[in-house]
Amino acid sequence: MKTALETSFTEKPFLQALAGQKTNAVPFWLMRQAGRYLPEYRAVRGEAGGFLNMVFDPVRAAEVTLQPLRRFGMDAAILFSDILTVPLALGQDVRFEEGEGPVLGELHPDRLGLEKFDSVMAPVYDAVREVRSGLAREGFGHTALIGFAGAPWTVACYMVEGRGSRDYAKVKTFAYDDPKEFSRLIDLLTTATARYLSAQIAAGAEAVQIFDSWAGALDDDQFRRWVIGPAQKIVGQIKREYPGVLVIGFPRGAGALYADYADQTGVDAVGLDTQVPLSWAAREIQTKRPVQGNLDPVCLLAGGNALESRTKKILETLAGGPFVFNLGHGVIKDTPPDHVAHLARIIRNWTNS
Ligand code: 1CP
Repeated sequence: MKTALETSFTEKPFLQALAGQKTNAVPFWLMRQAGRYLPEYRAVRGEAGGFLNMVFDPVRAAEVTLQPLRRFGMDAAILFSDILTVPLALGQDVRFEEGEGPVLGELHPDRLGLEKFDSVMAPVYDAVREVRSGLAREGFGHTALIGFAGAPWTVACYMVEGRGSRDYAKVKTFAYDDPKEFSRLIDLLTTATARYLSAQIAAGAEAVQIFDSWAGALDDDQFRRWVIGPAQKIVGQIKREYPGVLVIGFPRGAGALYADYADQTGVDAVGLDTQVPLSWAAREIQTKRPVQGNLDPVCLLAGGNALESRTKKILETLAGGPFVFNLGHGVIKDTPPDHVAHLARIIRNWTNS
């Protein structure tokens, strides 16, 4: 008899590709596939009366997680949540203002702690269970569920800056000036992130992705210390508890450091941002592990011939090896849903020769 894990691997092309197997059809999903470009998402958000009310309501979070699958049939769902639930659960004030993005309260490192972490996050784990039952109920038997968290460095960027930033001067200055104190913050985030991802897996997530969206802001020494080091620890902890669960790392903007990230962190697969050259990725990364990516979200926004030709180029270069099609960053909110449907058709019509 097959174990539960073997069953889900052979039935789910996304998991097969992440495990390094070549799949006949190319599995795909899109970062930020649930979101404001979908009218049905905007309706739920309006009813909920705020972003966090959706994230911490398991029924609404599961509903918006499933919405893109009903339209486009992706091979993976990604839990609807946000990377900034972690600072919230550690005790920092986090608000999401309409049209403004996240805004965090002042950081007091000595007031952060894990005491309330699991009780604040309980509805997120309920949402994972709710999505798994929704997938079964709605006949998405071949669709996998991805859990996620922000990487410590990227989450620290928001915690220190208080919001998105152009140059990350405040958080980088903290790291340069007082590496000891900064490493205390990163260590707390590393522990919290490993715990958070493990709990998502326990609730039913079948793979997890670590988003290091601002990895590209660091020089190579700082990158090794604040990006590679914490990722190694998080992956190690997850693998000790759940050896069969696959981890995708997405160190956006890592440039030439992508190779060291892929080799040294222990991640099973690497998410490529838009700027990673395809032939370089095929040669330097995909020969060792599966890759995921990397269509420019603006190319999806533009649609038409550009979308068609670039998508085919990505498939020609990377679909010969273990590969998951994705964007190089998240779906942009003005993207016409028709363009996403067009993209899904191109991928579905593609066959490896
Ligand atoms: O107003 C709205 O409806 C909120 C827009 C929104 C959405 C849809 C935010 C606020 N977060 C999310 C969901 C989200 N965030 C998901 C859900 C699942 C999916 O992909 O479908 C995920 C995986 C994230 C992860 C996330 N949040 C990242 C990492 C990925 C990335 O985009 O680089 C980051 C950096 C955030 C912070 C954040 N949350 C929201 C916004 C607008 C931002 C970015 C702020 C900035 O530009 O700095």
